[in-house]
Amino acid sequence: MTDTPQPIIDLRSDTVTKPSPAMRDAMARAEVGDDVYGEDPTVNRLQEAGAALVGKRAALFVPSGTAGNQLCLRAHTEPGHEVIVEGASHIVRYELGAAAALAGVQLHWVPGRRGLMTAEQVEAAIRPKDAYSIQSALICLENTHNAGGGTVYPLATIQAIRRVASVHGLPMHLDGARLFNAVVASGVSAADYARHFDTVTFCLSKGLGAPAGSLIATDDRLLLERIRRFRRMYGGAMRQAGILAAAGLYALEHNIQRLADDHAHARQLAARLQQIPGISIDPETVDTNILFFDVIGAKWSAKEFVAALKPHGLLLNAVGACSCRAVTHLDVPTEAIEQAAEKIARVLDR
Ligand code: TLP
Repeated sequence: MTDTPQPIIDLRSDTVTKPSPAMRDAMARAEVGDDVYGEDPTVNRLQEAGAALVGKRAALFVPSGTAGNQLCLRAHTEPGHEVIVEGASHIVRYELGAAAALAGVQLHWVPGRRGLMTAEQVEAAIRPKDAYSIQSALICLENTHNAGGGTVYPLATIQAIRRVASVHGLPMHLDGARLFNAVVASGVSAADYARHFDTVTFCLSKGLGAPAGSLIATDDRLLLERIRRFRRMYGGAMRQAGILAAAGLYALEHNIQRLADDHAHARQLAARLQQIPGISIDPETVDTNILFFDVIGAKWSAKEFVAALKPHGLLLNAVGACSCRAVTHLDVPTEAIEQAAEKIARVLDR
């Protein structure tokens, strides 16, 4: 007798989601045109819908979250400027040094608590305006904060940072790759978060389930034209991109509220993992769809543990010597959470 093969449970990231049949249908039916001429009606509709959703005047479709962040960094700064950013943020850790390589800026890392900076820390990081100091030019926040554990920024903290930014005349950029996770978890609207930022990026391709694409939203049309020029320069202008934009529109229409399920699944997984000997996790730290836990005891490194789980059909990311990351998303149904916990318990028990 052969075992029926179990479906793979992929908790490496919410980037692994695949377009659903209904999303593919919307993509297949998309009206398209050449977006470099501004003639793709579906891209135009997506940009309008995305801007409205975050309460901004205009938005621009870009291929990825990294493109969104880097285009904004480039457009807000000049080479030789400094950007204030939390030390474990995606811009610092996971964009391959693009801020230095492409924008020519220096990053001033502020050590946050679970990825969150305070207004006092940001103020202390602003350079004096004198003959020797590098010029502070931009403040970047990440909400939710990925490496902080899917952390949601309290609105009051953002408001306090904005007050500091305004006193010093500095613009603010939000890496809102998972902005809608923050919206659904906190009940704060996207527009209420976004109003404190000059530029906001958010991804259609993570928890929202589109195959690719992000939006940059802003009230400043001149700045958006500058970003559009850099998008072309960086090779990120696409032509009949309406096929992708249709997936983005579908994602905005259907996949925001359901992020609450992913958050419930993450909490459920954390509660189960807490019961497993050999795992250390604080379920209190699970705000949204990302959870970190440690494999304790001398037996496994996180890398070995993740490799041992793979043949059991469970995929996780090792992110430190003994730390693993699990991310819930729309391709992970409720029953997979208990199955994932069982696989972890079984491998640790071996
Ligand atoms: N995050 C990915 C990896 O790159 C680490 C993941 O699996 O979580 N901002 C934030 C906060 C992100 O988490 C990511 C992707 C991005 C930007 C970049 O988005 P993409 O991958 O579309 O360039």
